[in-house]
Amino acid sequence: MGTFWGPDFAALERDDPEIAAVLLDELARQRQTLQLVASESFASPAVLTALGSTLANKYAEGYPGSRYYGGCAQVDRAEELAVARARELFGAEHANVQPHSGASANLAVYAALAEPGDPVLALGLPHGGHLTHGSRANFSGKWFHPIAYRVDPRTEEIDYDEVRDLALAHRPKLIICGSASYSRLIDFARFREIADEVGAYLMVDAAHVIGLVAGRAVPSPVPHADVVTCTTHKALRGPRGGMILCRADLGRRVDKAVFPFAQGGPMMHSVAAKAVALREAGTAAFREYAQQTVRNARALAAGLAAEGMRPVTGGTDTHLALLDVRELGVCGRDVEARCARARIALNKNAIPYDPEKPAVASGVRVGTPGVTSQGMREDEMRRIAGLIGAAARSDPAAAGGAGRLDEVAEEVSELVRRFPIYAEQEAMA
Ligand code: DSN
Repeated sequence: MGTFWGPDFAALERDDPEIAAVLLDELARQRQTLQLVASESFASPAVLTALGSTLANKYAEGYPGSRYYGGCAQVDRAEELAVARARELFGAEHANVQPHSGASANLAVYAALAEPGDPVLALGLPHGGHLTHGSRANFSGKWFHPIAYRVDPRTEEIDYDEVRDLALAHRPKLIICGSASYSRLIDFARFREIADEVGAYLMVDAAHVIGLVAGRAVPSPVPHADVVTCTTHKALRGPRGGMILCRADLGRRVDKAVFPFAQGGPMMHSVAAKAVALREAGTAAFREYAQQTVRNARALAAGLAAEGMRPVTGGTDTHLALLDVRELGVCGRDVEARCARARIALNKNAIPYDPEKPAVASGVRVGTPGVTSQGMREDEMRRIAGLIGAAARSDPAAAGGAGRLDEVAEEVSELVRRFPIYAEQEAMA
């Protein structure tokens, strides 16, 4: 028996130098950029190893012990470990680790709990909802009857009274909460009360916060929701993919909705990598990372406020902050472009009641899972806020603007060099 487990970079360089170059260039980009996209972080070498393994070769339609292919004994073990670890980490009665993505997980939950045409109540897209929460461009808005709740225009926090009023008026089959740009804790118990009052299922889309839940940095939705969907990348630092946690009595419906309704063969290399990430997420080191991620987001939001970028809702309880940049006389699109020139990766984002189109946007979103994984802390967040502020104020078309962006890029390079990613593996190679 050899110990070859999969990746062989020398073979890739020899057989496909173009793709080998892409891999190297992307590693260089990740190393040389300040990574502030709130939905990204850095998976461990152990996760990447499982992801690049020979498990990618295996078909395994079905579930452990009941597959439509032979030779599944090893991948069964991987899936059983992933399910057991997910259930233990989150205290969930049932877990399905096969969804290829968060969107696939959400599709499966609609299929499990609702019929086409049923009313579904969720946060509107312009207020921080997801495409799969009822956008007309998505299956959720085309095949179901979406009803959108909003945030309060004054506090910019979820208007729970409006949620209840809409629930009473429309009697939705499914109520959804969870957001990609909402920086405050969601009152899951309040959503539970509203769902119970109207006889609706409650689905929490915890894609953004599930890593913080694993690390005990924010309260868990699991005790309150009928179903929790999530991704396994983002702050959880696993492979790109999805997962569903639910009550035991819904388990069979959810499993059948994932396979055979929504998906065919599961990606067993990804399932194994999810198992690795779920084990890592149960460690004290992960809890410290999750809690520092929130402390860093608070420091970054406060620093950006001092730079003239107003945190929506006034701050953050999570890993992300949404900033209204209008006071600087720029739009979100320009801030994203200027930051990109200065080697800072973040994204433009609509703010609630945004007068601009989404492609322009009045805000930007920042998140701290990536920089926290690199070991940065509050001091670095204050420095990063200054760099973002300087980049945002530097118009490359104005005199001196391009030069100033180059200076910021130089400062970014100096900062990220002190916090290298995958440095240990580099040293061993
Ligand atoms: N695309 C994800 C994000 O960036 O938040 C949500 O699906």
